[in-house]
Formats: sequence, structure tokens, C-alpha cells
Amino acid sequence: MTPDSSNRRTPEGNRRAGSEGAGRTVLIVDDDPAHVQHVREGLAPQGYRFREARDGAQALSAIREHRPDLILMDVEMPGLGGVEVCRIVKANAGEGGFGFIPVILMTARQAAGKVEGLELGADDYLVKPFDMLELSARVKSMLRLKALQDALIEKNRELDRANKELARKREELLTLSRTDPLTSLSNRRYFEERLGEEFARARRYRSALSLVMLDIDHFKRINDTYGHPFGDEVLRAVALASRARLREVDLLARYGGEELIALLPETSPADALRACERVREAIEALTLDYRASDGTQQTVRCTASLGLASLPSPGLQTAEDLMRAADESLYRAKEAGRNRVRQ
Ligand code: GH3
Ligand code: MG
Ligand code: MG
Ligand code: MG
Ligand code: MG
Repeated sequence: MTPDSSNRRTPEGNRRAGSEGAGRTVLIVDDDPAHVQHVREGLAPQGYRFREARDGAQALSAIREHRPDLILMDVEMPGLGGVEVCRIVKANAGEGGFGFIPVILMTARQAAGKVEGLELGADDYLVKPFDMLELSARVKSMLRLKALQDALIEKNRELDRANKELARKREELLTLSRTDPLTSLSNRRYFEERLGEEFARARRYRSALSLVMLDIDHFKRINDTYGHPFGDEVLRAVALASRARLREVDLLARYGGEELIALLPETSPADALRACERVREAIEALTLDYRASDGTQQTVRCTASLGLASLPSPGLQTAEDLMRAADESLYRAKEAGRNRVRQ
């Protein structure tokens, strides 16, 4: 015999067994106060916290108020009976309800009541008069079940939270992988992904699709004159102004360096031309404040050239054809003197 097992029946062993039940709330429901007292005395060594109710209605309000870990309930009571209360407790076991609370029904009746009680979701059943050791053992076993169930629910909640966090992170990463860090526009990778899809859709449904290439004019001069960081600022301002002049469904991306690219679904050449003109004007109207190291301030302006190509067009069989056509339009805009749109 180990020193520990020899300890079991000593007062110290009892105190330990009792501390396991400490903090657990047992609701005793019985219309007979003497029986309530009897049960309390039988369970006293376990250190439970007790709540009492004299009938079914009282039981329900005690359950709402105290959320007991276990209900020990008489079946035969005036008014709302134990079986009915049990049914209500089990019907409200879900999230937002009472949660899982084990119910042990107590009755003087034999057989029929027992089956009925268990079928209605009572977790255990005791027939009066019962042995106090049996009561104690069943209560302990039900409380263990309750603790396991609670732990499971908590684990599920944790898992749920972790899953939501993971989904959020994945969404965040996806957005990040599609975004240009300097301008916060879409990046080239995402643009190319979408171009393939939109091109296929437009071909299939013979719908309009316009593609715009935008290149800031003499951007090298801006960098050379005001420095690269100011050039970055100009780029951000151009991106923001362009984005604001397009529709929500239009995709605007930074294609590289100081080049933007836009995909305008369901947009005819004439409408796309108007959109390009709006963007060009908005960029032309930008004023950027440059502050030199000697403190002097200067207003900087810039312009951009835009090249446009649209579907449907018999010559444009692939997405690459469409890109090439827009690039050629952009070249013509530059050749014609910049700060203009060509298609
Ligand atoms: P053009 O009117 O013919 O387009 O003249 P440009 O000077 O704009 O064209 P070029 O291709 O000669 O120069 C583009 C410049 O854009 C050169 C490059 O350093 C600058 N650039 C590219 N990416 C960035 C960037 O992220 N930030 C800054 N500040 N400059 C950039
Ligand atoms: Mg009774
Ligand atoms: Mg360029
Ligand atoms: Mg160039
Ligand atoms: Mg340029």
C-alpha cells in the first residue's frame, strides 16, 4: 500500500476529495423540505455549493440565476413537475441557452417513471429512498461529465476563435500579395490574373473590355530635380487621383515604375476614352508642395500619357494582343507630345 492510498480514508483524504467539489453548484429541487435537507446532508462532505427550489417554477428561475453544474430534481411536485422542467432544461441546452446541465431525477415511483425520465433526457435517475453513497457517487460522476462537456465546449470555442483568426490572416495575406506597397493599388501579378479572366469573359460574351496604359511624363526629371522620395510622393498622388476618377469595378494597378494600368470591364471605346480624359485632367490638375532643404517651397505639377485599346476587335485574339495594342497607343500619345490620350 502506498502512503497515498493509505491516506484516502483519513480526514486529510476526505478534505482532498471535498476540494474537488468546491465551487460546483448543485441545485436541489423538491417540494419536501425534509428530503432536500436529507440530500444536502448526504452530499455535505463534497463541499458543493447548494441552491434549493420547492417547485418547477422556482427551479427554472434558480437555473437562470445560478447556472448550476448539476440539478437533482424530484419528479412529483405541485405545478410544473420534474420531468417537464427537465424537458425545458434539455431543450435550452444550446449556445445562448443554459448550456449542458446534467439532471438527476429523483422519484418514489418505479419502472415506468424511470424510462420516461431517461427518454426525456434526464441524465440519471434515483428511486427514493436511495442510499447516500450511491447518491454521492452518481453526483460525482455527473459532475465529471459536466466538467468534460464544459472543457469540450471551451476547446471548441478556442478552435473557433483560432479558425476565424486564421481566415482573417489568410485574407490579409491574400490582400497583401495583391497590393503594391508604394501606391496601395493592385500590383502587376494580380492585374495579370484578372486580365486573363476578364479577357476570357469578354470574348465569351462578346462584351466590351477596355485596357488603359498610363505613363507619367518626364518622371525622370521629377526624380532628378526633387529627389526619389518626392518622386514617390508624386506617384502616390497620381495613383490616388486616377483611382478616384474610375469606377469601383474598374481595376487599377501599378504595372511597374511610373506606369499604371487599368482594366475597364463592360466599357466601350467611347466611354473608356472619356474615363481616360478624366484621369488625364485630374493628374494635370494635381499640385504637389515640394519643400527644399533651405526651407523654400515650390509647387510641382506633372502630366501623364494614356494609351487605350478595347474589345471587341477582330485583331485582338489574346490578352497579350490587347496589352500590345494599348502599349502602342501609349507610344503614340508620347510621340504626339505627351499629356494626352490615344486609342
Ligand atoms: P517619359 O515621358 O518618356 O515616360 O519619360 P520618363 O522620364 O517618365 O521615362 P523614363 O522611363 O526614362 O523614366 C522613368 C523613371 O521612373 C526612371 C525611374 O527611376 C523612375 N521610377 C521608376 N520607379 C520608381 C519609383 O518607384 N519611385 C520613383 N521615385 N521613381 C521611379
Ligand atoms: Mg415530491
Ligand atoms: Mg515608363
Ligand atoms: Mg519612358
Ligand atoms: Mg514616364
